[in-house]
Parts: sequence; C-alpha cells; structure tokens
Amino acid sequence: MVQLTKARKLQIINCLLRRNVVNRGSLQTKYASFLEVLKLQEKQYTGIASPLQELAKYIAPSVDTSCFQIFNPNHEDIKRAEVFFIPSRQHIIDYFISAVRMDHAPQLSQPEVCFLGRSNVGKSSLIKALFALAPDVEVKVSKHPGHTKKINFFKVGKLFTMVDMPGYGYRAPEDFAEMVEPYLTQRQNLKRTFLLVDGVIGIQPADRIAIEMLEEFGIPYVFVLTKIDRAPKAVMAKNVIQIQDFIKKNTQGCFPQVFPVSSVYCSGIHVLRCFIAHIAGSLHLSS
Ligand SMILES: Nc1nc2c(ncn2[C@@H]2O[C@H](COP(=O)(O)OP(=O)(O)OP(=O)(O)O)[C@@H](O)[C@H]2O)c(=O)[nH]1
Ligand SMILES: [Mg+2]
Repeated sequence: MVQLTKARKLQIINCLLRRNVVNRGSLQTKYASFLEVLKLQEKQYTGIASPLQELAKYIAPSVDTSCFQIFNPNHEDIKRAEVFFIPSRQHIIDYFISAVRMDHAPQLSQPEVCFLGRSNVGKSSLIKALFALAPDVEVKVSKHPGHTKKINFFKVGKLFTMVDMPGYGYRAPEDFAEMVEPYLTQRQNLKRTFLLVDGVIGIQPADRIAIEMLEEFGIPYVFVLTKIDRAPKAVMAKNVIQIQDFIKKNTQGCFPQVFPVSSVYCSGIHVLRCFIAHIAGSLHLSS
C-alpha cells in the first residue's frame, strides 16, 4: 500500500476542501436565476422554487397546511422581483457601510430589512444567495461562529437596504445587545426582521430570547429556516409544522408562514426575493 506523507495528506485535504467550496459556489450560481430553475424537471423544480410545497408531501392530510399558501407568488411576480436583484449601471447593488452602534448607522430613507439569528445559522450566506445574481457584492461568510462583528448595510439600488447582523449566542460580540437592540427598536425605516433558525435543529433557547425581544418591542418579523439541504425531508416537514404551531400559539408580531431556504442550492431564495421586494414596497403582486 502506498504510504502518504503528512504533507501530501494535507495537500489532498486542502484540494478536496477547495473543490467543495467551488462546487457549492457553482451550485448557488447555477440556480440563482428563476429562469434556470424553470428549466428543471418537476421534482427538482419544486424543491428549489417552492420548498414548502415539497415538504407538504411529507405531512399527514389531517395537519393544517393552509399557512403554506399565504405568500404564494406566481411565476411572473417571481421573475419581476428577480429584476431588482440584478445589478446594472443605473441600479447598483453593493455593500454600503458597517456600523457598531446605532449612532453610526447611516440615515437612509429607503425601506430596510434585516437578518437576525444565532451565530453560524447562515445569515450572511443567505444574503450572499439572495445576491447571487450580483456576484461582485462581497458578503463574508465563515464556518466559524461569530464571524460577522458589525451591522453591515447592503444597498439594492435606490429601492431598499438589506442588513446583515452579528449573530447572538456562541461567540457573539460582547456588546451584541447594545448594538442590536437600539437598531431594532429605533430604526424608522425597518420594514421587517428575518429571524433565521436552523431548519435542522429548530428553535433553540437563545432564539426564544430573541423572539421574546421582538414580541416585547412589537417588531414585525418572519421565520426563515436555514440549511434545509442538511436534513431529510420528513425531518424538515416535522420542524416546519412545529414552528408554525409555535407561531400560532406564542406570537403576535410574526408572519404566520415560514420560509425554508438552502443557500447552497438556492432553494426558497426566489420566493424570498419576491417577499422582500413586496414588503419593501417595490413589488405589487399581480394576484
Ligand atoms: N449546508 C449548508 N450550509 C450552510 C447554509 N447556509 C450557511 N451554511 C454554512 O454555515 C456556516 C455559517 O454561515 P454564515 O452565513 O457565515 O453564518 P452567520 O449566521 O452569518 O454567522 P455569524 O456571522 O457568525 O453570526 C458556513 O460554513 C456556511 O457555509 C446552507 O443553506 N446549507
Ligand atoms: Mg455572518
């Protein structure tokens, strides 16, 4: 048997890791546009374009899935929303500025949405996937929790702003509460907070604290379930139902429908773009 030196082993591991990164990146790019997704066979199409509908197949008929249909845009609306996420000379999509305190945050009149959640849940990756049609926008992601240390603002032309927050929980910035609470409570143009929860493990104790805060301050929010590519569909379906039940029983300010996403495969990304454009007031739905 051929004996590999340590250096050679490390070289192979690095090469495999690099290939993994490239594959993930190219997958995201491949399905970034809804026009490409429309070319897929039905099963694959549903998994990417409409992950909630796909999960419905794994849920007993006695369970109420009416929430799955609340925001259900048609193809035309999804295509129209996508245009807002494609940069041009007249419509610049880019990182704008970072802030560590509310008084450092830029004064902007455009509607704003922000992405909140535990460290490592996939906030920055989600923003990167939403911007996959604008590959020059630099959104830093990392496998190490606590990577995003500041409130990062990204401008989508003159239409709206998307805001990447530092994560709470493990390795959160020490001054997380001082940084994020004033932003959430004082930001006049904040239209919706996307609360990201790991779709595989569901709501964690740290998420409950965030939910209590959003409820207490009356901040409108919506659940996004991340990393759905990591769990079997039946497990995901169970988690979705549990979270929808939780929303029904325990929340006032939460949108009743959840948005499952995979930032690797761009699953759920096209519908989410449409939802963001809609709540930011850029897109009036045709149906
Ligand atoms: N399989 C899979 N991995 C994901 C997905 N989204 C994010 N990840 C991975 O999860 C890790 C954390 O992603 P980030 O986007 O940096 O997480 P974050 O919430 O911004 O983390 P902080 O900035 O530390 O708060 C990275 O290794 C990502 O590649 C997904 O949809 N599927
Ligand atoms: Mg981050």
